[in-house]
Amino acid sequence: MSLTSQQKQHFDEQGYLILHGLFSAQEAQYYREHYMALRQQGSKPGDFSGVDLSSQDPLKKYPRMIHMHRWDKISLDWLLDRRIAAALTSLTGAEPYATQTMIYYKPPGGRGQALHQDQFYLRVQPGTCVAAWMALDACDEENGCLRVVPGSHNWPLLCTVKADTTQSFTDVTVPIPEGTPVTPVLMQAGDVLFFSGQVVHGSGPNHSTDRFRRSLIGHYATGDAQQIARYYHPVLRMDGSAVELDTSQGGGACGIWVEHDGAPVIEITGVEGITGRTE
Ligand SMILES: O=C(O)CCC(=O)C(=O)O
Repeated sequence: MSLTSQQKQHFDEQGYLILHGLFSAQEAQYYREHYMALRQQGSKPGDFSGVDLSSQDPLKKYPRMIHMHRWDKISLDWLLDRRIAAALTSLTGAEPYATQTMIYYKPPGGRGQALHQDQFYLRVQPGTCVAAWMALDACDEENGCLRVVPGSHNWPLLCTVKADTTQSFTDVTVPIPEGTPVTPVLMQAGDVLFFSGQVVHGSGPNHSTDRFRRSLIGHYATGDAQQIARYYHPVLRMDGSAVELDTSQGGGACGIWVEHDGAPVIEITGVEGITGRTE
C-alpha cells in the first residue's frame, strides 16, 4: 500500500494521519466480538486491577487489556498486519518494531484518558514511538473519541502534573497553554489513526448511554530504535522475529511552559522523577 504525498505531508506537519477504511467493517466486527468474548472470560495476563463484573465503575467491568499479543494469536496477527506495517514504513521511512497491543473498551459512562505523550512511557531512543489506533466502533465526542494536539509531535517531552481522575482513569497529564487547539478525531469502525510518540493526545469520558467506544491499539518503535523502556520488551520485527534492544531508563529532562514576549514557549527546565509503568 502506498500513501500519497499529501498523506505523508499531513503526518509530517501535524504528527498524525487517519487512514479511513484500512480495515473493513466486517473485520472490525470480528475484533469486537473476539475481545468482548475474551473480557467475559475474566482476568487476563496484564490486568493490573482485575475485572469486577459487579462494580458500579464501568471501567472495572471492562478494564483495558494490555500486551494481548503475548498470549493471543489474533492480537499478534493484528499487531503485525501488513497494512499497518506498510503504512508505518511509508510514514516513518523504515520498517518499525512492534512492542505493544492494547484494547480499550470504554463502555457508556467510562472515564477517558487525560492528555499525555506516549514517548513518556516507551522511552524509545533514538527516534520515538508511533501508534496505530484502530476504531472498533464509530467514535465521536459523545462517546469519547481520541483528541490530538496537531503539531505537538515537534514538542519535547513535557513534565507531567496530576490529572483529574474524575474524568481520566490515569492520574498524570501534561498541561497545554490555554487556547491550544485540541482536535477531536472522528472515526468509523475499521479506520486507523497513526500518530507519533510525542503527539499530545487523550480522550474524554464516554457520555453516551448505550455506545461502547472500543479501540485496538498497537505501539511501535521507529526502525532506528536501539533502546526502549523495560516494560515493552520483548520487541518484535514486523515478520514476528524477536529483536534485541537495550533498556532505556525513565526520568530525565522535561519541558515546562513559560511565557516569552507574551507567547507560551517550552523551556527544558524540569526533571521528570517518575516514569509510568504502562501506556
Ligand atoms: O483510547 C484512548 O482513549 C486513549 C488511548 C491512548 O492514549 C493511546 O493509545 O496512547
